[in-house]
Amino acid sequence: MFKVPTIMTADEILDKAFRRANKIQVSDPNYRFRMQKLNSSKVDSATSVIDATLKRYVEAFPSFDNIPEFYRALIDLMFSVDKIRKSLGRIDGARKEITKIGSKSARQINRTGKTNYMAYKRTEAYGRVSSIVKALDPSLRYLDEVRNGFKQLPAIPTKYPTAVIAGSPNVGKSQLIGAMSTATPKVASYPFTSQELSVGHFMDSRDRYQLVDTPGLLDRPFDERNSIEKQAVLALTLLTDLCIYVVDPTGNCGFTLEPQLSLLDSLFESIPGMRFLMVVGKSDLDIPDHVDMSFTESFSEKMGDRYLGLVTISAKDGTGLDELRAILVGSLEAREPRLKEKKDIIE
Ligand SMILES: Nc1nc2c(ncn2[C@@H]2O[C@H](COP(=O)(O)OP(=O)(O)OP(=O)(O)O)[C@@H](O)[C@H]2O)c(=O)[nH]1
Ligand SMILES: [Mg+2]
Repeated sequence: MFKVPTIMTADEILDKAFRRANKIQVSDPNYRFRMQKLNSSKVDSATSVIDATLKRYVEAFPSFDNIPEFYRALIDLMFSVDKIRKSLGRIDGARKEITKIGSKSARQINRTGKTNYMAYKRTEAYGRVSSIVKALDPSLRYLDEVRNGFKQLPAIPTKYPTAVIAGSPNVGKSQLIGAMSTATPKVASYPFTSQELSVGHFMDSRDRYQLVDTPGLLDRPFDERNSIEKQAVLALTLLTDLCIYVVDPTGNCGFTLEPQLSLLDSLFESIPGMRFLMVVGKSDLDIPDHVDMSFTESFSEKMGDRYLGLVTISAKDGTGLDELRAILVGSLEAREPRLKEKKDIIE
C-alpha cells in the first residue's frame, strides 16, 4: 500500500555512483580541456546519481500528516514516526549538501588550468561525498527495515464506516462476519500480534459498511495483554468506535455467560469511547434453563450512551441479521468526525 523501493546501504549507493562516474569518457583534442571535462563530469555524475537515489527514497515515503490515523498509529507502534521523519530529514539534508559539493567542485575544476589540481579537487569531492553518505548508513538501514514493515500492515480500507467484532472464543464471530458479508471476508495480517484480521463488507441501498473481526485481540481480558497488544487494540479505535460484542448464552462455545460478560466489562473499561452493541448469538439453539438473561439491564445502566442495545441473532439461520444491519447503519452514521478519514490508502 505504501510503495517504497528497496533502500540501498551507503556502500551500495557509493558503488553505484562511482561506477557510473568511472565509465565517463570525454573527448577534446586539448589535454587541459579534456581533463577539465573528465574530472568535472565525473564529479557531476557521481553526485547526481546520489542526489537522484536519495531523493527517490525521500519522496517514496508517505507524508505522515496525510495518512489515516490508524496507519500512523500502527507504524508508530512498529517503528517510530519521529525516528522515520528524522531519518528522512537527515537523508534529504545530506542530498542537498552533496549537490552543493558537486557543483562547487565542478566549478573549481573548470576554473583552474592545473590538471593536478583538477584531479585533486575530484578526489576531494569524492572523499567528502563518501563520508557524508557513509554517515547516512544507519538511517538508510533503518528506513529499509521500515519499508519491509510496511508490507506487514493490514490492508484495511479506512474510508468505510466500520464496526469491530469482539467476544470470547467460539461464540460465533467468524460465522457472523461471513453471514453478514456480501463476499467471502478477506483476511489481513495484524503486525506484531501475529494475529489476522478478517474484513467483511455489506451494503445498504447507498453505502458500503465494513466489519472487522480480530481473532486473538479482543477475546481475552485487556489486562492480560502485553503492552504491544494493548496498543494494537487501541489502534483499532482509530478505525472505529463501534464494537459488536457477541455473546453465546447457549453454552455451545464452552463458556458460561459470566466470563463472557466480564470480558465485555474489561473491554468497556479499557477502550475509551468505544460504543458496544450487544449481539446474543446462536438463537437457533436452546438456552439452558439456568441461564439468567437479565444481564442486559445492568449493562445498559453502566454503559450509558456507549450501550447501543441488544440484538438476538443466528448466523446459522439468518435470524436478526437485517435488524443488526439496520442498527449498524444507524449508529455508524452518527460516528465521530475523526473517524471519517477523507483519504484512503487502500484501493
Ligand atoms: N448453531 C449455531 N452455531 C453457530 C452459530 N454461529 C457460530 N456457530 C458455531 O460456533 C462455532 C464457533 O464459531 P466461529 O464463528 O468460528 O466462532 P469465533 O467466535 O469466530 O471463534 P474464534 O475465532 O475461535 O474466537 C462453530 O462451530 C460454528 O459453526 C449460530 O448462529 N448457530
Ligand atoms: Mg473466528
